[in-house]
Amino acid sequence: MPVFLATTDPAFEEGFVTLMNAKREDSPDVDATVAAIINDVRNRGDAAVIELTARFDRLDLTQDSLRFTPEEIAKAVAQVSAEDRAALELAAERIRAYHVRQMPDDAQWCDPEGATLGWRWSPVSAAGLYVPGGLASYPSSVLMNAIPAKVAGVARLAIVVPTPDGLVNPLVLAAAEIAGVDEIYRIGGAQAIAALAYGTETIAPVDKITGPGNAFVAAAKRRVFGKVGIDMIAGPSEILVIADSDNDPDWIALDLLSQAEHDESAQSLLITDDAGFGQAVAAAVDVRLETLERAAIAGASWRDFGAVITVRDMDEAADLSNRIAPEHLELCVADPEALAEKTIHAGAIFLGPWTPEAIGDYVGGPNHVLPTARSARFSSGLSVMDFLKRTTLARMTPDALRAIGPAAERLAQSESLEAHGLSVRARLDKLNR
Ligand code: HSO
Ligand code: ZN
Repeated sequence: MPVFLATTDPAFEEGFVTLMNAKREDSPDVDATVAAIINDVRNRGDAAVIELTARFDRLDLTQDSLRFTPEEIAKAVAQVSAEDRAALELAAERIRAYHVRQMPDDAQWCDPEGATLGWRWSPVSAAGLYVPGGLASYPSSVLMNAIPAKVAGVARLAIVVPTPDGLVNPLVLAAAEIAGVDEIYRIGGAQAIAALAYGTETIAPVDKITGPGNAFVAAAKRRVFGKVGIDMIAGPSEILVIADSDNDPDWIALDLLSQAEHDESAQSLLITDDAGFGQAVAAAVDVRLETLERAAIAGASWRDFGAVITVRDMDEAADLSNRIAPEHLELCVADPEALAEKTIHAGAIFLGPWTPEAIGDYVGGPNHVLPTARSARFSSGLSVMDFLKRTTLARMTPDALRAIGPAAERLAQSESLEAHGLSVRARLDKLNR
């Protein structure tokens, strides 16, 4: 049973805090193992990657077969049905069109002292994208990670995807091809992250690594951070639906289940201003769980972490939503725009009854790599910005240096950094001569 809470209940606050603090992820301590793997790859390069792949993925590789050849990719892609391919292409087009609009502008201006100032954006030179193998090998995630990189102008984009027993999802390769990925390697785990970060004989190092993965991948990303940039460490999926009684309970039930089916640790929450409607949604969830293919996963998530919260009004709903800071927020209410203005901490907002969250997972256009575990309070979903960096620019004229240089000299003296001060003074002296 999910928990049922009502803000009118004196015990509400206690119940809500318990819900928020529920420990959803038991992250096994794999850090020591991961550290050893990274060291091994740094020291022995391809040989280590090949050995570890044989051990973990039961796959014998050589230096020549680490990377998919164009023929192998073409052969796998040929297995993809025309319908699947068309859907991937539509998704890719819409994701591209959305992310093109994120490209930030450079800036340059001249201030009253005569200093020319500004900044310039430029892409990282090479990015690596981790794609999980097995159950969570999502072609849509390939598009969501690779397209922003391409739009940002990243020149070299490499994918690593484990292929246990040699098996790969052809749709993953098709998505990579559609997105314009340059290199695909059949490796995974911490060894793949290490190879991308430090490079081996056959894999050139990258500057930024993105993409989801298991506990080993997450620990490896944390460890290589600094040597390379990383996107974020994503936790289990979450959805909060705020719905009034003017909705079909079955639609809302399916929206809740759509994220619950990702993971037993996923969290699906409903906030409504009508207790009876909340009960109807919970009943509809139970009916759907009788036939859902992933009922075991979705049912466990709903049972252990799901909740139905009844509020007095939508202002209360907005306040709770901001405390939850959900990854996905669906607003199925009469005036979703007005409510969206108040719900400021959320990774992605879906407005109105015709926008199921799944649209955002695939074809809406916005990115589906989003902040989880309340990190939407301070961070954002993946974007072209993750593949760009900003360089600041400054040019002084003699007049500008005359105007602002003495203050720099003064501050340098206060910090006892003599050469700093003298580098300014030498120029000022020349101007005063
Ligand atoms: N909802 C997931 C992304 C995804 N959904 C991929 C389907 N495929 C992110 O929270
Ligand atoms: Zn999803």
